Amino acid sequence: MQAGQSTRPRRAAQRALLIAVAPEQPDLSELRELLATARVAVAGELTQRRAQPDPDRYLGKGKLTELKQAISDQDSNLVVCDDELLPRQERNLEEGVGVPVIDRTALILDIFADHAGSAEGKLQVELAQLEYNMARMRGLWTHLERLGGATGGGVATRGPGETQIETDRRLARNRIASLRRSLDNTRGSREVMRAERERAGLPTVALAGYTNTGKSTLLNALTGSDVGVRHRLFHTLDPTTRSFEIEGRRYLLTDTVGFIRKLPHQLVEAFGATLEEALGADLLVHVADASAPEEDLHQMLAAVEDVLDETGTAERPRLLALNKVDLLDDDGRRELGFRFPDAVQVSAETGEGLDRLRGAIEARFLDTLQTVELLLPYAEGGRLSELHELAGEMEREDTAEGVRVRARLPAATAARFERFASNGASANGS
Ligand SMILES: Nc1nc2c(ncn2[C@@H]2O[C@H](COP(=O)(O)OP(=O)(O)OP(=O)(O)O)[C@@H](O)[C@H]2O)c(=O)[nH]1
Ligand SMILES: [Mg+2]
Repeated sequence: MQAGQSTRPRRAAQRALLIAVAPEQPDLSELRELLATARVAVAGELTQRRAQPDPDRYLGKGKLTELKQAISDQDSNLVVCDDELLPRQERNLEEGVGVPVIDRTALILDIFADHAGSAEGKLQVELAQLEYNMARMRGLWTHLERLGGATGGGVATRGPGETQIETDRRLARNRIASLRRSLDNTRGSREVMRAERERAGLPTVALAGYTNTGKSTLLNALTGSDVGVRHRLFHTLDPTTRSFEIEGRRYLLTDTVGFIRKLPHQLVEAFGATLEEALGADLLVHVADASAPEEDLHQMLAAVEDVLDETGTAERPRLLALNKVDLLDDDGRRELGFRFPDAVQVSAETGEGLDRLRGAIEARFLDTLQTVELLLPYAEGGRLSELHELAGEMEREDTAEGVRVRARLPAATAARFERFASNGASANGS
């Protein structure tokens, strides 16, 4: 099993030494959060200010010696790098220090694997992990072996004249192809659900934002639901949709996976379809953590914009919600107001500002509505209550022929009620 049997000790016994290279003094607080989420203890850190990481060893030669010393001083058995390493850098580092080295990408993939709950989520994470491992063949052997029957893996499957690494690559490629097929199938059933939602004609809103900013808490606060909330990174992986009302009109709200700086591109790709669908909503509410220090907030906002760009959703109508304002004093809030005059300040925890947020969401949609005048025969009572859900407040008058209604509807929905138009036209503008 020369193809890299995993040498990583069991989690609970892991004591990590963190390393990072950057032109400015690296800040490892986020890496520490990731490790806390992965339940790995931190033994210490070693950072280096340098324009570029060393192409072969990531760290400079002198730093590498220091790292070796630190590992033995701090009694650590794992090195975790804040950047994604080139396979060559990773190998050389491992040889240089004599303990396993993992990078930020592997760590994030590991956390995703741990948090994945749904069948689709598991397939997506496995695909991302395999893509990542393909480049380094690290731990791949054990990975495929664990899958057992799924690939018919094992030494016996080695073709004549194939080296172990070739066998591994072939198995990995087969598995990747089979994962892609399974994902295509689950995608099909998701499209059916989406089509149903579209038929319902309700306006859709999606929460997007950095991980741990309170998206799920906000979904709960707005919709009275009880989806899982926790102080850990990437708690939510599967999108959840719930409905809620503003002024009697129903909306659909979707909560989805959070983002992070240097989000592994393998994950963005694997979760692409989920993200596209979730973020394809009529309106995106970008949820940010107002209590983060100015520079961090700035970086987190930029990281989210990057992922939105990557998923092709950057052009969607957008609203910025600055959450956790309960942690700020009056000065802090005022300052934030100056910096982000168009944002809504909220606290999903205390409920503060939620009415303003509802108002802002409603205002975005009201602009796009059409006024329709309809005459619904009494026999069509079902359509009337349907209309009520879509339109919220509406004027109604009972007449001999049926119920006369004046309501404001999204254009697509207005078309569905066309045959009840009482003024000869389906809509008369607003
Ligand atoms: N003080 C304060 N804490 C909040 C607020 N909203 C959420 N939190 C806390 O922030 C943490 C993360 O909340 P979640 O709702 O799980 O955040 P998320 O954005 O869904 O996180 P992921 O799913 O992991 O990306 C939890 O510990 C919440 O209790 C808020 O308005 N104020
Ligand atoms: Mg969440």
